[in-house]
Amino acid sequence: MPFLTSSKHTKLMNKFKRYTVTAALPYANGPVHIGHLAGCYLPADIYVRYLRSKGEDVKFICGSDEHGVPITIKAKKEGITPQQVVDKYHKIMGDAFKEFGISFDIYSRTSAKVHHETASEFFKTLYDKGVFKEEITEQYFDEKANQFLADRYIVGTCPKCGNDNAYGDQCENCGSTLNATDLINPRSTLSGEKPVMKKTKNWFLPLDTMQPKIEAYIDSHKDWKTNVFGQCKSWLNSGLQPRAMTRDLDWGVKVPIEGAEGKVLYVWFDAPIGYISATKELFENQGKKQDWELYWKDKETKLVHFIGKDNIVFHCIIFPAMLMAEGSYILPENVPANEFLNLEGNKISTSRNWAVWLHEYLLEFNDKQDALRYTLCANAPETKDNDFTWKDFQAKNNNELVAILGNFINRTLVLTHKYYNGKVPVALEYTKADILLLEEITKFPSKIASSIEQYRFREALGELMNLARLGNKYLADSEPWILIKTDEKRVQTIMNLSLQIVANLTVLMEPFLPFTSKKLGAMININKDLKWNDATRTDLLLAGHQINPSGLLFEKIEDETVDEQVLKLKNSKMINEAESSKTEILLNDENAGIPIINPAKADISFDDFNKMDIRVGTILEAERVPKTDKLMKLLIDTGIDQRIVVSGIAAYYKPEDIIGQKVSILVNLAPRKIKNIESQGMILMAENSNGELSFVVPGKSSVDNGANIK
Ligand code: B3M
Ligand code: ZN
Repeated sequence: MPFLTSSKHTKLMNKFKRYTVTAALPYANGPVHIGHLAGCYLPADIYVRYLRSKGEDVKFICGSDEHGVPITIKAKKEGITPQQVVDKYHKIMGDAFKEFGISFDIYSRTSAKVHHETASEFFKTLYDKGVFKEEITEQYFDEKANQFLADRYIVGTCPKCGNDNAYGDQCENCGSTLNATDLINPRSTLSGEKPVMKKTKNWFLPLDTMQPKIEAYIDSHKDWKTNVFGQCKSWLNSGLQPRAMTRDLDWGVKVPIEGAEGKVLYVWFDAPIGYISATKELFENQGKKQDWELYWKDKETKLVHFIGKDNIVFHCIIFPAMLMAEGSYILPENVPANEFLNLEGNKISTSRNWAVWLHEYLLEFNDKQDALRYTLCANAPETKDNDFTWKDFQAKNNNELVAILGNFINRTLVLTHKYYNGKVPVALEYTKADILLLEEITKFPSKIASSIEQYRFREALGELMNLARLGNKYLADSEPWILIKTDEKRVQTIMNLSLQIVANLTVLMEPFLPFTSKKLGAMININKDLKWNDATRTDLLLAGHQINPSGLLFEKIEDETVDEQVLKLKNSKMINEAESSKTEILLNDENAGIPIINPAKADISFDDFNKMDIRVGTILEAERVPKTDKLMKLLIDTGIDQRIVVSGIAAYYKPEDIIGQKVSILVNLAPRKIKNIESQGMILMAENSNGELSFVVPGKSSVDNGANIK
């Protein structure tokens, strides 16, 4: 029986006894999109699944960040309370992560009681130790809204790069952390007005006096990713400034000291403590209340924070400074931050709906979690910003998952069923090439491990695919389907060896493609929990072992499917363009975003409804009707004929953007003259309470013109 173990299996991780791995707490002000996934949740999940497979003791911690100005702004926009906002998105995000296989040990939230207590206590400890500088400073105040303006309540020109829309805490263009008072030409996002200065007392973390300690800490981590280390050095070089850890706001963790009424903790003070509170909650749930401390205070614990690049300063400088000041905690050992993922050439934006939303993907691509996990990992913005396109998603799925990985496994399993009724044949005699192949195979676990341990997940995934490529090449070179007629014995060895590769792939793919790994494990009938190092062996499937009926692991994704997604994006782009002209007004409108739903109209009979002849059509030509603001003259292919329709959509769409757009058209509306043009029908539009119009279109782009809508 062949039993080879890799001779030089690298042991990189002997220093630590256990791991605390965190992924940035997403703000509960919107759902999760692919940018979030590629930025930190997917790499963190791959890392953690790998550690578990190695048999390491690891806790994977996350939760919703439910404080901060983004939440209150969203609440105002939607006309609901901040608590309602966070309840809604906490659930959407938690469910979506779970369904996507992000395997948190706990997904908690910062509105939890344990968090308020932990954050308060932490602040109190620093306060009692005299860490904070208490200072009365002048802060911006919006007289109209009667509120101090911090963080995202204020925008202005970035003093570092000139970006006109920098926030009061950070410029998203150049990544600088700012204080609201640094902004040039500041304006309130509540009223749009120029704020005034007003005195207030706040508590500052003296990062300036802490700089030498922080610098020594950063310098002891030259192993960090260059983008992370570089950013830290550049902040240190420009000199750290004291930073207020309290805010004059009412949504958040109350400042737990006297004389601080009406103030809450700065969200970037409380949010990272959220990692600690979530760990407490996890162990409390398990009835081992005290054990959380091991994961935060024991020197043999490795603390790793996965984040996106806009969070680097908070995790590498401010949070470690807080932990140092407290004194009893370990510090982050690594902070692998990714750059940004763009979408079809543009920056992903929640407010402009330029995103692929995870919960929508999960609905529309049933059971295809691994196709997205694969694409996002293969394209991960590890060293520079990267672009996600639907065409590339399709290509990665069809040309790599289906054509390489799926193909190798499928051929192996189908032939095993065909020649041996699904029983693993015995390996009889190895050729020289077989022995070389066996040696190659055993190297993969350490190769992939080494990439993962250096946070190079793209490279790791590439190696996994190389193992499948090796298998494909072996089958293609040895041609068992031809040999079966002349050398049946040789085929037994070939198939045995191919099956071993399949088994090893099952183990090694688990961190990247957990759903496929599970399916495949069931197909080859391995029910014991195989660990990473088992894949250094080449005898996981013993001769005579019965495998189960097999099926395809991956499905091809058709053009039509990705075309629909591109169309969906095109639609939100058109709405955005029309919207951008209205943003100024919306900012000033206290009631902006509160939906007003019209009451239902009186009942009608089915016959009444049936009188309407509504069809699917396509816009062939479009032009504005001169001297009007709203009207557009459209030429529509209705499937029955081509006809002119005048429609009041000119405020929302540009003519050149809607050529080719599918529409729903009422074709038997009696012709009417509008501005001297005969309009022969009516395009159906959905109208929001703010008057915004959008096309009512069929769910599939393949629906033909002339199709009846009923
Ligand atoms: N919620 C920022 C963000 O989602 C913030 C991360 C907190 S991690 C402690 O980008
Ligand atoms: Zn800037």
